[in-house]
Amino acid sequence: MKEKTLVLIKPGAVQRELIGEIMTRFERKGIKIVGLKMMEMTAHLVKLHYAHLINEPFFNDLQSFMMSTPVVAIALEGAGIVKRVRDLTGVTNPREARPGTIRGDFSISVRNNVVHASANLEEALIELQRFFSEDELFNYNRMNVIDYSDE
Ligand code: IDP
Ligand code: MG
Repeated sequence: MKEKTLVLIKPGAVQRELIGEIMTRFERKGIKIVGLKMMEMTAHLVKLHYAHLINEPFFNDLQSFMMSTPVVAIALEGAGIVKRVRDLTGVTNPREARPGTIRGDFSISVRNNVVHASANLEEALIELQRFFSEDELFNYNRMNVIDYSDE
């Protein structure tokens, strides 16, 4: 099975109408999208997803923020995809994220850092199962040339 990872477009980016802009980053790079949906995160789902932050003073705010609009969940596939997507995303604090990364280009607030991306292989496996059922993940081949047969 090929390596996969999870990206969430967070509520702040949905509010700011950045869904297309963010998806384009991955598509233009040539990364294969194998799952895609809009969904609402429940309190339970946020607690599972951010279990490592549950005792932080900012957790309640983070939880209500993640539930404030639907999020867009994206499953991405390819060799070394977990690290590649994390690199495209940039570090957690957008003020330190490099220009050219999604967080570096579109955000200034740590809580509202526009996207989530799985941090490592183990996290990616767990998170994909949490956000996608098996029949929501797709197997297909991409053509690597534009089809000009109708021209
Ligand atoms: P990551 O999203 O880069 O993997 P984590 O440490 O797993 O970073 O934190 C998860 C999310 O929690 C961050 O993306 C951010 O939205 C939020 N968060 C992390 N640290 C803070 C903080 O100090 N204040 C507010 N929100 C935070
Ligand atoms: Mg994390």
